[in-house]
Amino acid sequence: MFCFQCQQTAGNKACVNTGVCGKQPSTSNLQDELICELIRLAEAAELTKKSIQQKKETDPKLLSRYLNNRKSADRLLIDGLFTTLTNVNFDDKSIKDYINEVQKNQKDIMRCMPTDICHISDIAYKNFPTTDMNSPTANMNFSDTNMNSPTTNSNFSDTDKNLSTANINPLTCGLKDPHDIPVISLWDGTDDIVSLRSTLLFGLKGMAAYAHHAMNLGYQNDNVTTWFYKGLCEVNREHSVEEWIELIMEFGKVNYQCMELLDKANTESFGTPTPTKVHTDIRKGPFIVVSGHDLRDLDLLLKQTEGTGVNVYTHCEMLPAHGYPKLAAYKHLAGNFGTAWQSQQTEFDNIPAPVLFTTNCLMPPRPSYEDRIYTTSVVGYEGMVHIEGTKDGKKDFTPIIKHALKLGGYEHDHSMSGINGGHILTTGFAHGAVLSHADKLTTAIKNGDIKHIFLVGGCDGAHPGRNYYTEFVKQTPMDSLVLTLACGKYRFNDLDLGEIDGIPRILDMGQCNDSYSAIKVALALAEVFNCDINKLPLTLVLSWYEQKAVCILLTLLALGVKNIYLGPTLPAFMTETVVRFLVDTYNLQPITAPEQDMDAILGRS
Ligand code: FS2
Ligand code: SF4
Repeated sequence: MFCFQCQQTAGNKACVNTGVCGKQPSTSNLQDELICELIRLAEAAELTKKSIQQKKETDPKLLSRYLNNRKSADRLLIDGLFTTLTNVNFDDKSIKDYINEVQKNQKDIMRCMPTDICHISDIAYKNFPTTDMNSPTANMNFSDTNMNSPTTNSNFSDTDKNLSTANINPLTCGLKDPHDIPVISLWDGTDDIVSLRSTLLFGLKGMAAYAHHAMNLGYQNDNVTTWFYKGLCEVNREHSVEEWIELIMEFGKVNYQCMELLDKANTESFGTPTPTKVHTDIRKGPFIVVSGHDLRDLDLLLKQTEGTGVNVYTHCEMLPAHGYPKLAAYKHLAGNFGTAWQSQQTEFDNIPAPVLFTTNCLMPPRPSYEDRIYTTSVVGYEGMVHIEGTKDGKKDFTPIIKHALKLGGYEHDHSMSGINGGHILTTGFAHGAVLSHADKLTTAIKNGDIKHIFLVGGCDGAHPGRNYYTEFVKQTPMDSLVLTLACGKYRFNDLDLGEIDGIPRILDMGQCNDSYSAIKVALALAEVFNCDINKLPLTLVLSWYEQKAVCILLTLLALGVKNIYLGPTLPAFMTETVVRFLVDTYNLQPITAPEQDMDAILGRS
């Protein structure tokens, strides 16, 4: 296996024997195989589209068949990419089944290709410019799809791509087998090229998570969906460093549209988030804990538990759900359980309730609670009960509801002090709520009551250096605001930082999926103050863990946001060249020590 997509990768280099996250080599290799098949699907769809467009007279039946298959491909690309995100799916069987589904869709799509036109040479020429593709003696064989062999190691700099053995004749027309489409080996090439290719691929995985949630609520944006095809095809091409950077920045802008789409989907479906107080203790009686990010799944579960006597508690990234009026209206959405994802193995240990994972972040369950874990959607773990949705999105949560009733919950109201309980958390400060007080906020900034705004947020994790974020927030001056989002907030969201003129000093803007809110507020302030976003008294201090953080970072950079502090470590998949580019162009700063960074930000050093 070879995997270096997340912050906890082994030795900050790569996981090559087994994943620090618990991912086994077989799963890792299957995930790479799935990515290659998704690339092939994107290529097949684009080739077929091009072929259909080139026909003078389009066969309407063929076109309609193609469009139907492409619709299925949209879902397969988005969910397939999300399946490979960190801490989502550890179940080999479900990944194999998914690969089969993708391969079937590739064939169905290519059957829509007019028989007399084929553009397979487009890929062959772009990928292998030095090979004489016209030569009938070219002897290349890409039918062995597992280019990412388990023997691939982290030393990818001198790996030979061995492309000169591909077997493509561009003059051949009417090819119908997707396996004639060459797919690049993901980890081969110079360090810098692998780094840039991986940056785009990991960004696509993150964007797929957002597109997945929006799609679940019936929202799609053509530009975003099309870019999954484009992005995967570009991952399959060779580019110069400059071309890769250009592509990555283009991606960052498209991801902004995807974040906007998800914001629209969530707010139109569940209302504009409003500041909401959330209990952290557990009421007596049966209950279910819901983790992950999918608001539609939560809504379905709340509907199905209504009147059953089962209470529902959010966990980790589901906490901001309480801010949405239509979700908060459910009386049995009773509070929030526990803290961030990396503490689940201790926090789930003894609770008399089942837990539903709607998305990341799932850790390998311990025997003491593995019979109480349920997965749904793209999440998978061998041996856990999986609640499958029907094609039209219906889900039956009866098994987990029955389980909750059987376990019965606590006999008395239960204090969770010890794991973040015993107090009230406040969430719901998304852009709608913050900007409804824009006048108050700008006045406070103008008259000096608020001298600085910090956005301290991002993913949490087990890395010891993550205490930085708690210490940093503790050191923020009394005349500053702290905006936060994502699960990194659990490092400090129970701190009482007081208020400035009635505005709480710490404002929870939502999930990592709600980073759009922070950008929107920053852009609105820049407009009010008629200045560049980088001239605002605003500093972003971000923690990253998985690939959603990658796509958010790329969006911020693409929007021209500079001086971002990033930690706890820089991504292992970014080479020195890439980091130097980010530092030189965007003044990206690796975090150092809280006092040192605070002094630098506030100009005290
Ligand atoms: Fe946190 Fe985990 Fe939100 Fe990330 S719950 S680190 O993958 O998604 O942020
Ligand atoms: Fe390692 Fe992270 Fe990959 Fe898991 S997702 S195998 S921890 S790099």
